[in-house]
Amino acid sequence: MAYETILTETPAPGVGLVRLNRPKALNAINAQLVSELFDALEAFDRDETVGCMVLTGSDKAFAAGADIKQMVETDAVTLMLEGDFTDWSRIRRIGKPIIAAVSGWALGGGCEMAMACDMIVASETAKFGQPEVTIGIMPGAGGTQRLTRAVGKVVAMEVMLGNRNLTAQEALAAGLVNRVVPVDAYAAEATQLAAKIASMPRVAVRLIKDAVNKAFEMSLTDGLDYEKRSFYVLFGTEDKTEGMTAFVEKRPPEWKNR
Ligand code: CO8
Repeated sequence: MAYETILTETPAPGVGLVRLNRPKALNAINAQLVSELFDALEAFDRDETVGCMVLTGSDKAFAAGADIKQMVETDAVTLMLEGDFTDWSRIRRIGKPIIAAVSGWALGGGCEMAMACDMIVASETAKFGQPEVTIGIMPGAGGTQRLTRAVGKVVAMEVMLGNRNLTAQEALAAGLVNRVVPVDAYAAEATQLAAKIASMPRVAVRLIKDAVNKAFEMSLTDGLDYEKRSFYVLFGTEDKTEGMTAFVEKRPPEWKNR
């Protein structure tokens, strides 16, 4: 499929990579990019050769936010009816893990896009911010919720109300990112992590991702019950038998992903 705003590749076995590719606009997110991005992620989600995805931008910008030049013409009713900038619910239906590989600017919708992924590998130059207030709006794709859950209320308030960007090291200390590596290494690091996850049994990976995400939406009691049911489901898989048999026989497992 020919995309105009993104590039796709499979840089390692089991890894599907999507690169945001609007360099002149610092990967600003317009309606076409949203549509192409989710088409590509959903295609990798269906692809049996892919076990984990990486979402990245350029060294200079992961994404500098929603496209202000497009939004300046948009009114409330159009946004509501067309939902083009905010159709982020599609990302929640992706079953395979997604790792954001972030370098440079991750602002507004760009920061929200990284946070909607399951893990974040950052380069030393990464800057995370939600500057929407400076253009008279507010985060609209999860910033108030996901950033607050990740870094806590007072830091989130300062980022969103005071237009204070977090450096990569601050993001690491706050628990927003998994690790910080030099700018020439972040994409490879994310790909390596994705390849490792892709080598794990896929049904277990899918249920673990799902259960961890439920921790943000359920009470502890409901979450523990949910986890237990998923745990039981895995005892019905071929990979459970293979994984435990391989352990007992002291050999590497051969996953069927069934
Ligand atoms: N939208 C459109 N164009 C952009 C954007 C953007 N968000 N960011 C940068 N660009 C363009 C610039 O206009 C410029 O283009 P041109 O050369 O044609 O004028 C080009 O990218 C390079 O940008 P700069 O010259 O400004 O580069 P600098 O290195 O001087 O500055 C900054 C980099 C600090 C990142 C600066 O570009 C900036 O402040 N950008 C805007 C950041 C921002 O406010 N982001 C939040 C946008 S609102 C939002 O994301 C709401 C999300 C709502 C949910 C929907 C999700 C999709």
